[in-house]
Amino acid sequence: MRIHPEVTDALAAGRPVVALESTIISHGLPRPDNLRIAREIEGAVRAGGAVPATIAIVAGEVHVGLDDAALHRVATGAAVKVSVRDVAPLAARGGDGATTVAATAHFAAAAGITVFATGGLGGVHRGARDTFDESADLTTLSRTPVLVVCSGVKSILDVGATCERLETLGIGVLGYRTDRFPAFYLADSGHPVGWRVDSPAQVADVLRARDRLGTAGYGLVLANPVAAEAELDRALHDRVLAAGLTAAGAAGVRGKDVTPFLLDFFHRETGGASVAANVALVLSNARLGAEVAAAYAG
Ligand code: PSU
Ligand code: MN
Repeated sequence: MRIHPEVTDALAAGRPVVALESTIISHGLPRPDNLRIAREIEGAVRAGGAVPATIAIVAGEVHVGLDDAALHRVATGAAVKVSVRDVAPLAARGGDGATTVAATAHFAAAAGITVFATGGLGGVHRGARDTFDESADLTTLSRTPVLVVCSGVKSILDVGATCERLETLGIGVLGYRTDRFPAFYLADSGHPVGWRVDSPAQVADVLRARDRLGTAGYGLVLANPVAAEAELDRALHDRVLAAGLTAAGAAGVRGKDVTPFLLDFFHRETGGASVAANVALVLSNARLGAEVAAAYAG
């Protein structure tokens, strides 16, 4: 792993650091705006008082913290989507890879970074009872000691089944100023959250208790709902989702291509409204992640 000097210095001094994933840059947001948004996400972490550490694989090497040339390459080049199982083969052939939540969490923990911010977690896909399509984000978080700040899981998933799997896998879920589990574009998935927190200090208290009590091996999710003014209209959301699932089925989209396909479908069919929601929520998560990292470090 190549850890950026700014990140190394911050970690050595006990200053707050927030890990960021790169699949959202390469596959989750439309080009060419994705590069500018990636920089804004890093800016939101800095504004919240922490050092950003975007994680990606560049020419076969894992980078924790990207310089501008590397960020540019991930946003505009041909980086492939890499989950944990893809890391070794991709690195061995010297390729460029954009890390998912699972792969990012793995390297964040390996680098000693606890707080990680993103848009939405992967989860159990609709129809998983037949396809077995469940994101490796969940199983990886069951054994990786990070706190993922996200806006719940994408509404394209089976949210209820995902909540059940989070429970089974021992992954704690904290609702940030909410009692409802968020669904990415929507603030309320219709499912409850068991534990509510109302400040970064309260989240830091949970992290310290976890460290004391030996449950730190498991990941935690801090579920931060999209702001009301950025939320997607529910009727539009339901209509586009139904059409997107039909289109994915008709096009034979499977496996790791499903999530990027549906996000792109939303971006096109909502006339940019889904991108606006996506950007608003990820910036909010980056900012909150920084505040939590600062409270935990302090
Ligand atoms: N959230 C976003 N945009 C994304 C993703 C999440 O706002 O592009 C990505 C994340 O990298 C997540 C991945 O880990 O989608 C899940 O993909 P899959 O369902 O194939 O595991
Ligand atoms: Mn999958």
